[in-house]
Amino acid sequence: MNQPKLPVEAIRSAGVNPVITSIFTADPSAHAWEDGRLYIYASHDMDPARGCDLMDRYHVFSTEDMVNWIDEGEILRSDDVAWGRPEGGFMWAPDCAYKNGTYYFYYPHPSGSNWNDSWKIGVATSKEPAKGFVDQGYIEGLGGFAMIDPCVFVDDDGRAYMYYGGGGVCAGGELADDMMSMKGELVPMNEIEDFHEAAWVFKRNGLYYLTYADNLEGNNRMHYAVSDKPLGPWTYKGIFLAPTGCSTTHGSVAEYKGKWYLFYHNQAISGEGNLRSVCIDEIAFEEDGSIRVVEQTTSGLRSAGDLSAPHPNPDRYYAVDGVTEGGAGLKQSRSGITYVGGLDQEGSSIRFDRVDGADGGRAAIYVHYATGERLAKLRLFVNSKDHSLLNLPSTGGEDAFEGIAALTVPLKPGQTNEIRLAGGSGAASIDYVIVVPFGRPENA
Ligand code: FUB
Repeated sequence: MNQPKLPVEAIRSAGVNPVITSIFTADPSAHAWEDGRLYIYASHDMDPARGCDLMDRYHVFSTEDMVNWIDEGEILRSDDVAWGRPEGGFMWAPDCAYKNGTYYFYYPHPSGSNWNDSWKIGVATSKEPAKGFVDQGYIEGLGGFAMIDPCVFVDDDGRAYMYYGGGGVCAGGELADDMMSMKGELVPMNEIEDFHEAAWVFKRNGLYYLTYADNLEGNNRMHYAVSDKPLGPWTYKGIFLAPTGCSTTHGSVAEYKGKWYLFYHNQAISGEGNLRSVCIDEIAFEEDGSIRVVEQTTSGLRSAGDLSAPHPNPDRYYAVDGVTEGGAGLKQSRSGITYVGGLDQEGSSIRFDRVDGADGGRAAIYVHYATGERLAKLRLFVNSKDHSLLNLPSTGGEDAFEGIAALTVPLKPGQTNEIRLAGGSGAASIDYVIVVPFGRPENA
Protein backbone atom coordinates (compact mmCIF):
# COMPACT_ATOMS: atom_id res chain seq x y z
CA MET A 1 0.00 0.00 0.00
CA ASN A 2 1.39 3.45 -0.96
CA GLN A 3 -0.58 5.68 1.37
CA PRO A 4 1.24 6.82 4.50
CA LYS A 5 -0.39 6.17 7.87
CA LEU A 6 -2.16 9.07 9.55
CA PRO A 7 -0.75 10.64 12.72
CA VAL A 8 -2.60 9.55 15.85
CA GLU A 9 -4.11 13.05 16.18
CA ALA A 10 -5.93 12.59 12.86
CA ILE A 11 -7.36 9.13 13.52
CA ARG A 12 -11.11 9.06 14.04
CA SER A 13 -12.98 6.11 15.52
CA ALA A 14 -16.28 7.36 14.08
CA GLY A 15 -17.10 9.72 11.28
CA VAL A 16 -18.45 13.25 11.16
CA ASN A 17 -20.20 15.13 8.37
CA PRO A 18 -18.84 16.88 6.41
CA VAL A 19 -15.95 14.41 6.15
CA ILE A 20 -13.52 16.61 4.21
CA THR A 21 -13.05 19.77 6.24
CA SER A 22 -9.62 21.28 5.51
CA ILE A 23 -10.44 22.57 2.03
CA PHE A 24 -13.79 23.07 0.31
CA THR A 25 -14.72 20.13 -1.91
CA ALA A 26 -17.83 19.30 -3.94
CA ASP A 27 -19.26 16.86 -6.49
CA PRO A 28 -17.75 13.66 -5.02
CA SER A 29 -17.42 10.66 -7.34
CA ALA A 30 -16.56 7.57 -5.29
CA HIS A 31 -15.01 4.30 -6.44
CA ALA A 32 -13.59 1.26 -4.66
CA TRP A 33 -10.56 0.15 -6.68
CA GLU A 34 -8.62 -3.09 -6.81
CA ASP A 35 -6.07 -1.97 -4.19
CA GLY A 36 -8.83 -2.33 -1.58
CA ARG A 37 -9.22 1.38 -0.86
CA LEU A 38 -12.12 3.68 -1.65
CA TYR A 39 -11.29 6.88 -3.53
CA ILE A 40 -13.23 10.14 -3.84
CA TYR A 41 -12.57 12.27 -6.93
CA ALA A 42 -13.93 15.70 -5.98
CA SER A 43 -14.01 19.15 -7.42
CA HIS A 44 -12.46 21.97 -5.39
CA ASP A 45 -14.24 25.19 -4.47
CA MET A 46 -11.41 27.68 -4.32
CA ASP A 47 -11.71 30.09 -1.42
CA PRO A 48 -12.72 32.92 -1.78
CA ALA A 49 -15.19 31.83 -4.44
CA ARG A 50 -16.61 33.77 -7.36
CA GLY A 51 -19.65 31.68 -8.17
CA CYS A 52 -18.31 28.40 -9.57
CA ASP A 53 -16.03 30.31 -11.98
CA LEU A 54 -12.72 29.88 -10.15
CA MET A 55 -13.07 26.17 -9.29
CA ASP A 56 -9.77 24.44 -10.01
CA ARG A 57 -7.14 21.96 -8.72
CA TYR A 58 -8.83 18.57 -8.33
CA HIS A 59 -7.83 16.66 -5.17
CA VAL A 60 -8.38 12.94 -4.54
CA PHE A 61 -9.13 11.49 -1.10
CA SER A 62 -8.86 7.84 -0.07
CA THR A 63 -9.76 5.61 2.86
CA GLU A 64 -9.60 2.01 4.02
CA ASP A 65 -12.19 2.35 6.80
CA MET A 66 -14.67 5.09 5.69
CA VAL A 67 -13.88 7.37 8.64
CA ASN A 68 -10.15 8.11 8.23
CA TRP A 69 -9.31 9.93 5.01
CA ILE A 70 -6.03 10.82 3.37
CA ASP A 71 -5.75 13.71 0.96
CA GLU A 72 -3.82 12.20 -1.95
CA GLY A 73 -3.04 15.68 -3.25
CA GLU A 74 -3.84 17.63 -6.38
CA ILE A 75 -4.07 15.61 -9.61
CA LEU A 76 -5.00 18.17 -12.30
CA ARG A 77 -5.56 21.91 -12.70
CA SER A 78 -6.76 24.09 -15.55
CA ASP A 79 -3.16 25.16 -16.32
CA ASP A 80 -2.49 21.52 -17.32
CA VAL A 81 -5.21 21.59 -19.99
CA ALA A 82 -3.65 22.81 -23.24
CA TRP A 83 -7.00 22.96 -25.07
CA GLY A 84 -8.83 24.68 -22.19
CA ARG A 85 -10.40 28.07 -21.65
CA PRO A 86 -7.57 30.65 -21.63
CA GLU A 87 -8.77 32.23 -18.36
CA GLY A 88 -8.71 28.85 -16.52
CA GLY A 89 -11.09 27.93 -13.69
CA PHE A 90 -14.34 26.02 -14.38
CA MET A 91 -12.95 22.59 -13.44
CA TRP A 92 -16.36 21.17 -12.49
CA ALA A 93 -17.70 17.79 -11.37
CA PRO A 94 -15.33 14.96 -12.45
CA ASP A 95 -15.36 11.16 -12.46
CA CYS A 96 -12.78 8.41 -12.80
CA ALA A 97 -12.91 4.95 -14.38
CA TYR A 98 -10.49 2.02 -14.45
CA LYS A 99 -9.92 -0.32 -17.35
CA ASN A 100 -7.09 -2.69 -18.30
CA GLY A 101 -4.49 -1.17 -15.98
CA THR A 102 -5.26 2.50 -16.67
CA TYR A 103 -7.22 5.06 -14.66
CA TYR A 104 -9.21 7.51 -16.81
CA PHE A 105 -10.07 10.83 -15.15
CA TYR A 106 -12.99 12.60 -16.89
CA TYR A 107 -13.73 16.25 -16.21
CA PRO A 108 -15.92 18.99 -17.72
CA HIS A 109 -14.10 22.12 -18.78
CA PRO A 110 -14.88 24.87 -21.33
CA SER A 111 -12.59 25.28 -24.34
CA GLY A 112 -13.43 28.96 -24.81
CA SER A 113 -14.04 32.21 -22.96
CA ASN A 114 -17.77 31.81 -23.69
CA TRP A 115 -17.74 29.14 -21.04
CA ASN A 116 -21.30 27.80 -21.02
CA ASP A 117 -21.35 27.33 -24.81
CA SER A 118 -18.02 25.58 -25.04
CA TRP A 119 -18.06 22.69 -22.57
CA LYS A 120 -15.95 19.66 -23.43
CA ILE A 121 -15.33 16.43 -21.55
CA GLY A 122 -11.59 16.16 -20.94
CA VAL A 123 -9.71 12.93 -20.20
CA ALA A 124 -6.49 12.54 -18.24
CA THR A 125 -4.88 9.13 -17.70
CA SER A 126 -2.56 7.49 -15.22
CA LYS A 127 -1.37 4.03 -14.20
CA GLU A 128 -2.15 4.96 -10.59
CA PRO A 129 -5.44 5.98 -9.00
CA ALA A 130 -4.37 9.25 -7.41
CA LYS A 131 -1.24 10.64 -8.99
CA GLY A 132 0.56 11.00 -12.29
CA PHE A 133 -2.47 12.02 -14.41
CA VAL A 134 -1.62 13.49 -17.81
CA ASP A 135 -4.24 15.21 -19.93
CA GLN A 136 -5.02 13.45 -23.23
CA GLY A 137 -7.44 15.96 -24.76
CA TYR A 138 -11.23 15.79 -24.93
CA ILE A 139 -13.80 13.33 -26.23
CA GLU A 140 -14.81 14.24 -29.78
CA GLY A 141 -18.56 14.59 -30.28
CA LEU A 142 -19.40 15.41 -26.66
CA GLY A 143 -20.02 18.80 -25.09
CA GLY A 144 -21.67 22.07 -26.06
CA PHE A 145 -24.11 24.28 -24.20
CA ALA A 146 -24.40 23.32 -20.48
CA MET A 147 -23.24 19.72 -21.09
CA ILE A 148 -21.27 18.94 -17.91
CA ASP A 149 -20.80 16.34 -15.16
CA PRO A 150 -19.43 13.19 -16.83
CA CYS A 151 -20.01 9.84 -15.16
CA VAL A 152 -18.48 6.63 -16.52
CA PHE A 153 -19.87 3.25 -15.57
CA VAL A 154 -17.92 0.08 -16.44
CA ASP A 155 -20.23 -2.93 -16.57
CA ASP A 156 -19.38 -6.48 -15.44
CA ASP A 157 -18.68 -7.47 -19.07
CA GLY A 158 -16.04 -4.70 -19.38
CA ARG A 159 -18.17 -2.44 -21.61
CA ALA A 160 -18.00 1.21 -20.49
CA TYR A 161 -20.69 3.89 -20.73
CA MET A 162 -20.50 7.67 -20.49
CA TYR A 163 -23.40 9.71 -19.07
CA TYR A 164 -23.51 13.48 -18.75
CA GLY A 165 -25.70 16.51 -19.18
CA GLY A 166 -27.05 19.79 -17.93
CA GLY A 167 -29.68 22.41 -18.70
CA GLY A 168 -32.42 19.75 -18.67
CA VAL A 169 -30.66 17.36 -21.09
CA CYS A 170 -29.21 14.02 -20.00
CA ALA A 171 -27.56 11.67 -22.50
CA GLY A 172 -25.43 8.56 -22.47
CA GLY A 173 -23.59 6.29 -24.85
CA GLU A 174 -21.06 3.49 -25.02
CA LEU A 175 -17.38 4.38 -24.90
CA ALA A 176 -15.00 2.79 -27.38
CA ASP A 177 -12.27 0.44 -26.09
CA ASP A 178 -9.79 3.34 -25.90
CA MET A 179 -12.09 4.95 -23.25
CA MET A 180 -11.43 8.29 -24.97
CA SER A 181 -13.94 8.20 -27.83
CA MET A 182 -17.59 7.27 -28.23
CA LYS A 183 -18.53 4.03 -29.95
CA GLY A 184 -22.05 4.82 -31.03
CA GLU A 185 -24.76 7.45 -31.00
CA LEU A 186 -25.69 9.22 -27.78
CA VAL A 187 -29.03 8.13 -26.34
CA PRO A 188 -31.19 10.82 -24.67
CA MET A 189 -32.50 9.77 -21.24
CA ASN A 190 -35.99 11.02 -22.02
CA GLU A 191 -37.91 8.99 -19.46
CA ILE A 192 -36.49 10.68 -16.36
CA GLU A 193 -38.26 13.61 -14.69
CA ASP A 194 -36.99 17.08 -13.79
CA PHE A 195 -33.34 16.44 -14.73
CA HIS A 196 -30.94 19.30 -13.99
CA GLU A 197 -27.38 17.88 -13.77
CA ALA A 198 -25.11 15.45 -11.85
CA ALA A 199 -25.88 12.17 -13.65
CA TRP A 200 -24.49 9.06 -11.92
CA VAL A 201 -24.99 5.39 -12.84
CA PHE A 202 -24.37 2.32 -10.69
CA LYS A 203 -25.53 -1.29 -10.71
CA ARG A 204 -26.89 -3.36 -7.82
CA ASN A 205 -28.28 -6.90 -8.01
CA GLY A 206 -28.43 -6.69 -11.81
CA LEU A 207 -30.46 -3.43 -11.77
CA TYR A 208 -29.02 -0.21 -13.24
CA TYR A 209 -29.66 3.01 -11.32
CA LEU A 210 -29.43 6.53 -12.81
CA THR A 211 -29.31 9.25 -10.14
CA TYR A 212 -29.31 13.02 -10.74
CA ALA A 213 -30.03 16.48 -9.31
CA ASP A 214 -33.32 18.24 -10.02
CA ASN A 215 -34.32 21.86 -10.67
CA LEU A 216 -35.85 22.85 -7.31
CA GLU A 217 -34.98 26.55 -7.06
CA GLY A 218 -31.98 27.14 -4.79
CA ASN A 219 -32.28 23.73 -3.14
CA ASN A 220 -31.76 20.84 -5.58
CA ARG A 221 -32.74 17.33 -4.53
CA MET A 222 -31.58 13.97 -5.91
CA HIS A 223 -33.87 11.70 -7.90
CA TYR A 224 -33.36 8.26 -9.43
CA ALA A 225 -34.61 5.95 -12.14
CA VAL A 226 -33.92 2.26 -12.81
CA SER A 227 -33.49 0.04 -15.83
CA ASP A 228 -32.46 -3.50 -16.72
CA LYS A 229 -30.08 -2.09 -19.37
CA PRO A 230 -27.22 0.39 -18.99
CA LEU A 231 -28.67 2.92 -21.44
CA GLY A 232 -32.34 2.54 -20.50
CA PRO A 233 -35.21 2.91 -21.15
CA TRP A 234 -35.53 4.09 -17.55
CA THR A 235 -38.37 3.86 -15.07
CA TYR A 236 -38.57 7.01 -12.97
CA LYS A 237 -38.69 6.20 -9.23
CA GLY A 238 -38.63 9.50 -7.27
CA ILE A 239 -36.58 11.54 -4.80
CA PHE A 240 -34.05 9.93 -2.46
CA LEU A 241 -32.10 12.96 -1.21
CA ALA A 242 -34.01 15.95 0.20
CA PRO A 243 -32.49 19.47 -0.02
CA THR A 244 -29.18 19.70 1.83
CA GLY A 245 -29.42 23.45 2.38
CA CYS A 246 -27.05 24.09 -0.52
CA SER A 247 -28.22 25.50 -3.85
CA THR A 248 -26.51 22.70 -5.81
CA THR A 249 -26.74 18.98 -5.15
CA HIS A 250 -24.43 16.38 -6.60
CA GLY A 251 -23.97 12.79 -5.51
CA SER A 252 -22.50 9.39 -6.23
CA VAL A 253 -23.35 5.95 -4.86
CA ALA A 254 -20.81 3.20 -4.19
CA GLU A 255 -20.50 -0.06 -2.28
CA TYR A 256 -17.55 -0.62 0.05
CA LYS A 257 -16.89 -3.55 2.38
CA GLY A 258 -20.47 -4.77 2.05
CA LYS A 259 -22.31 -1.48 2.63
CA TRP A 260 -23.73 1.12 0.26
CA TYR A 261 -23.05 4.82 0.66
CA LEU A 262 -24.20 8.15 -0.78
CA PHE A 263 -21.45 10.73 -1.30
CA TYR A 264 -22.78 14.29 -1.66
CA HIS A 265 -22.01 17.84 -0.59
CA ASN A 266 -23.50 20.57 1.57
CA GLN A 267 -22.45 24.03 2.78
CA ALA A 268 -22.41 23.28 6.51
CA ILE A 269 -18.86 24.53 7.15
CA SER A 270 -18.96 27.79 5.21
CA GLY A 271 -22.64 28.73 5.06
CA GLU A 272 -21.92 29.68 1.44
CA GLY A 273 -23.32 27.85 -1.60
CA ASN A 274 -20.04 28.08 -3.50
CA LEU A 275 -17.84 26.85 -0.66
CA ARG A 276 -19.10 23.29 -0.28
CA SER A 277 -17.98 20.24 1.67
CA VAL A 278 -18.20 16.51 0.94
CA CYS A 279 -20.45 14.40 3.18
CA ILE A 280 -21.18 10.66 3.30
CA ASP A 281 -24.17 8.77 4.65
CA GLU A 282 -25.37 5.22 4.35
CA ILE A 283 -27.92 4.48 1.67
CA ALA A 284 -30.49 1.72 2.18
CA PHE A 285 -32.52 -0.28 -0.32
CA GLU A 286 -35.93 -1.89 0.03
CA GLU A 287 -36.44 -5.55 -0.92
CA ASP A 288 -37.66 -4.49 -4.40
CA GLY A 289 -34.52 -2.39 -4.98
CA SER A 290 -36.09 1.03 -4.28
CA ILE A 291 -33.87 3.53 -2.47
CA ARG A 292 -35.03 4.81 0.92
CA VAL A 293 -34.75 8.57 1.43
CA VAL A 294 -31.24 9.11 2.80
CA GLU A 295 -30.91 10.40 6.35
CA GLN A 296 -28.46 13.32 6.28
CA THR A 297 -26.43 13.10 9.48
CA THR A 298 -23.86 15.33 11.15
CA SER A 299 -22.45 12.31 13.01
CA GLY A 300 -21.34 10.55 9.81
CA LEU A 301 -20.49 6.87 9.62
CA ARG A 302 -19.30 4.02 11.76
CA SER A 303 -16.07 2.52 10.47
CA ALA A 304 -16.14 -0.18 7.80
CA GLY A 305 -13.77 -2.99 8.79
CA ASP A 306 -10.78 -2.35 11.05
CA LEU A 307 -9.75 1.23 11.80
CA SER A 308 -6.60 2.50 10.08
CA ALA A 309 -3.50 1.98 12.23
CA PRO A 310 -1.88 5.28 13.28
CA HIS A 311 1.64 6.27 12.27
CA PRO A 312 4.05 5.36 15.10
CA ASN A 313 6.26 8.45 14.93
CA PRO A 314 5.76 11.02 12.16
CA ASP A 315 8.02 14.08 11.74
CA ARG A 316 6.87 16.92 14.03
CA TYR A 317 7.94 20.54 13.67
CA TYR A 318 7.14 22.47 16.86
CA ALA A 319 6.25 26.16 17.08
CA VAL A 320 9.62 26.82 18.79
CA ASP A 321 11.39 25.44 15.66
CA GLY A 322 9.65 27.94 13.39
CA VAL A 323 10.51 31.48 12.32
CA THR A 324 7.71 33.97 13.02
CA GLU A 325 6.98 37.15 11.10
CA GLY A 326 4.53 40.05 11.31
CA GLY A 327 2.38 39.95 14.45
CA ALA A 328 2.95 36.23 15.05
CA GLY A 329 4.86 35.19 18.17
CA LEU A 330 5.40 32.39 20.68
CA LYS A 331 3.09 32.13 23.70
CA GLN A 332 2.31 29.67 26.49
CA SER A 333 -1.12 28.25 27.18
CA ARG A 334 -2.45 27.88 30.76
CA SER A 335 -1.67 24.17 30.52
CA GLY A 336 1.94 24.87 29.54
CA ILE A 337 1.77 24.33 25.76
CA THR A 338 4.09 26.55 23.73
CA TYR A 339 2.34 27.74 20.58
CA VAL A 340 2.45 30.44 17.96
CA GLY A 341 -0.33 33.02 18.23
CA GLY A 342 -1.09 36.36 16.58
CA LEU A 343 -1.82 34.64 13.30
CA ASP A 344 -5.06 36.58 12.90
CA GLN A 345 -3.09 39.61 11.79
CA GLU A 346 -2.56 40.33 8.11
CA GLY A 347 1.11 39.71 7.20
CA SER A 348 1.76 37.35 10.14
CA SER A 349 3.21 33.90 9.54
CA ILE A 350 5.27 31.02 10.89
CA ARG A 351 7.83 29.28 8.70
CA PHE A 352 9.55 25.91 9.01
CA ASP A 353 12.49 25.91 6.63
CA ARG A 354 14.14 22.54 7.23
CA VAL A 355 11.35 20.12 6.31
CA ASP A 356 12.65 16.77 5.05
CA GLY A 357 11.40 16.08 1.51
CA ALA A 358 12.09 12.29 1.68
CA ASP A 359 11.84 10.71 -1.79
CA GLY A 360 8.17 10.28 -2.74
CA GLY A 361 7.66 13.80 -4.11
CA ARG A 362 4.63 14.59 -1.93
CA ALA A 363 3.75 14.70 1.74
CA ALA A 364 0.67 15.02 3.90
CA ILE A 365 0.89 18.14 6.09
CA TYR A 366 -1.14 18.14 9.33
CA VAL A 367 -1.49 21.46 11.16
CA HIS A 368 -2.23 20.89 14.85
CA TYR A 369 -4.20 23.87 16.14
CA ALA A 370 -6.64 25.47 18.57
CA THR A 371 -9.23 28.14 17.85
CA GLY A 372 -12.27 29.57 19.53
CA GLU A 373 -13.44 31.06 16.23
CA ARG A 374 -16.29 29.34 14.36
CA LEU A 375 -13.97 29.03 11.35
CA ALA A 376 -10.43 30.39 11.21
CA LYS A 377 -8.30 30.07 8.05
CA LEU A 378 -4.58 29.94 7.32
CA ARG A 379 -2.87 30.04 3.95
CA LEU A 380 -0.38 27.24 3.31
CA PHE A 381 2.74 28.02 1.27
CA VAL A 382 5.24 25.30 0.34
CA ASN A 383 8.55 26.42 -1.13
CA SER A 384 6.91 29.85 -1.65
CA LYS A 385 4.02 28.38 -3.67
CA ASP A 386 0.51 29.18 -2.46
CA HIS A 387 -1.33 25.87 -1.99
CA SER A 388 -4.63 26.88 -0.48
CA LEU A 389 -6.46 28.48 2.35
CA LEU A 390 -6.81 25.79 5.01
CA ASN A 391 -10.03 25.67 7.04
CA LEU A 392 -9.60 25.50 10.81
CA PRO A 393 -13.05 24.83 12.29
CA SER A 394 -13.55 25.63 15.99
CA THR A 395 -11.93 23.36 18.57
CA GLY A 396 -14.07 24.92 21.29
CA GLY A 397 -11.48 27.34 22.67
CA GLU A 398 -8.19 29.08 22.00
CA ASP A 399 -6.44 26.68 24.43
CA ALA A 400 -8.08 23.51 23.08
CA PHE A 401 -5.32 22.02 20.92
CA GLU A 402 -7.46 19.33 19.33
CA GLY A 403 -7.71 20.49 15.74
CA ILE A 404 -6.05 18.98 12.68
CA ALA A 405 -6.16 20.59 9.25
CA ALA A 406 -4.57 18.49 6.51
CA LEU A 407 -3.42 18.93 2.95
CA THR A 408 -1.11 16.90 0.73
CA VAL A 409 1.40 18.94 -1.24
CA PRO A 410 4.40 18.30 -3.48
CA LEU A 411 7.79 18.36 -1.72
CA LYS A 412 11.21 18.47 -3.37
CA PRO A 413 12.55 14.93 -2.88
CA GLY A 414 15.91 14.51 -1.18
CA GLN A 415 16.10 18.17 -0.18
CA THR A 416 14.98 20.42 2.63
CA ASN A 417 11.71 22.22 2.00
CA GLU A 418 10.04 25.29 3.44
CA ILE A 419 6.51 25.28 4.82
CA ARG A 420 4.90 28.61 5.77
CA LEU A 421 1.49 29.22 7.33
CA ALA A 422 0.25 32.76 6.87
CA GLY A 423 -2.60 34.31 8.81
CA GLY A 424 -5.18 36.97 8.39
CA SER A 425 -8.51 35.21 8.78
CA GLY A 426 -9.51 34.51 12.38
CA ALA A 427 -7.42 33.77 15.47
CA ALA A 428 -5.79 30.34 15.40
CA SER A 429 -2.93 29.01 17.50
CA ILE A 430 -0.52 26.32 16.29
CA ASP A 431 1.62 24.18 18.57
CA TYR A 432 3.11 21.93 15.89
CA VAL A 433 2.95 20.76 12.30
CA ILE A 434 3.26 17.08 11.30
CA VAL A 435 4.75 16.05 7.97
CA VAL A 436 4.24 12.52 6.61
CA PRO A 437 5.99 12.00 3.26
CA PHE A 438 4.47 9.52 0.81
CA GLY A 439 6.85 6.79 -0.32
CA ARG A 440 9.08 6.67 2.78
CA PRO A 441 9.16 3.00 3.88
CA GLU A 442 8.55 3.67 7.60
CA ASN A 443 5.41 5.67 6.73
CA ALA A 444 3.63 2.78 5.03
O1 FUB B 1 -19.45 22.21 -8.96
C1 FUB B 1 -19.82 22.84 -10.16
C2 FUB B 1 -21.16 22.35 -10.60
O2 FUB B 1 -22.13 22.55 -9.56
C3 FUB B 1 -21.22 20.87 -10.88
O3 FUB B 1 -20.65 20.50 -12.09
C4 FUB B 1 -22.68 20.65 -10.76
O4 FUB B 1 -23.07 19.32 -10.68
C5 FUB B 1 -22.99 21.41 -9.49
O5 FUB B 1 -22.64 20.69 -8.34
